[in-house]
Amino acid sequence: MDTHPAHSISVVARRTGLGTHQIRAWERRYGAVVPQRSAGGHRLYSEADIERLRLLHRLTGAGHPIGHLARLSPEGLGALARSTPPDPPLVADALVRCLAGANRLDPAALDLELNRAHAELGHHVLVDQLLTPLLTQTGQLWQQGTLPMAVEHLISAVVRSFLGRLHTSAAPPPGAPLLVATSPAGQRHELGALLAAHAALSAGWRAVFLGPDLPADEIAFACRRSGAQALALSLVYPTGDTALPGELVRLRNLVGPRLAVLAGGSAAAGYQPALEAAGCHLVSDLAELRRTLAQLEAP
Ligand code: B12
Repeated sequence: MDTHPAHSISVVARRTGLGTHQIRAWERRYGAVVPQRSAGGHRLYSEADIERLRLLHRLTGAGHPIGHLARLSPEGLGALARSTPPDPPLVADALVRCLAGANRLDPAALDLELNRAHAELGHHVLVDQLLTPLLTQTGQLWQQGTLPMAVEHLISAVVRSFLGRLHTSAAPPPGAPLLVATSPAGQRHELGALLAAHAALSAGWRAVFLGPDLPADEIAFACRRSGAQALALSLVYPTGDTALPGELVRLRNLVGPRLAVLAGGSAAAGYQPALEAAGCHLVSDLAELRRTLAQLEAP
């Protein structure tokens, strides 16, 4: 985790959902997070400090006393967070607030809700239980004609830039395995691949997200150049693309037999024979993707 002191207390408040008063009080009373100081004496926080404050926020919300939490090491705090399930109403409320912000065409409100939810829920739950339903419900509501296309576009744009920031601030261990996420040529929907990249990040992998609609030779180049152990392909539309089976075989020939190619998305099951022929695995959802990544890591 990045320990470079770079962020003011107001940035930290926005990103953790905590008040500046509370952050200072936890520092003064418990030494929960003691930031460095700028030449002018202002508090400066690192990404590691922000992550710690996020976890402290979530765990105090779940009833753990701050006096106890403040004494835990980063590893101890992380272990406690993993064993403390989030409150389901918390997730449902966050989803309602996100949709309300988007319906008011207020990108700042939606971004604030996503930051808060990240602080309270952690990366894994944020991706699976908030962003996945938010994006899929958005698509469905737009399709039913109950959500204007402008609101759907706003949600996609805010989520994309929020996840971009989260990606650059996530700091998996340097030796962690790496997943490339994209969609093959002709498949222009990108959010499934973006969520797959974040599912990998939240499982402790490094991830490279390449956007959608990439030809096989470009995907293979990226996998080789980045030294990827796995490739996630998102298949959403079209469903019966006659060019895709050949593209998958070409991809397999270019990347060699060892790279794990994991395909998901609403159209993926329809391509099962082509996926099998190219030695790719079908994964049903993000949870199965994480399980598969954990198996790949096992000695
Ligand atoms: C936004 C959108 C677009 C945008 C995409 C923008 C972008 N940069 O991604 C644009 C404008 C490009 C677009 C284009 C088209 N779209 Co469109 N689009 C949508 C919409 C509204 C939302 C899609 C979305 O992002 N959903 C959110 C994501 C998170 O959901 P998802 O992709 O399904 O991913 C989930 C799972 O599938 C899975 N998953 C996905 N990938 C992967 C990968 C792995 C490894 C794993 C484990 C899991 C996984 O995880 C995600 C979370 O559960 C949907 C409506 C809907 N109901 O979905 C239509 C929809 C998908 N589009 C559709 C169509 C028809 C088109 C166009 C043909 C429209 C046109 N006439 O031009 C083109 C086709 C483009 C192409 N060739 O691919 C149809 C598809 C119908 C079908 N399946 O048969 C839909 C369903 C709308 C509809 N009913 O008309 N679209």
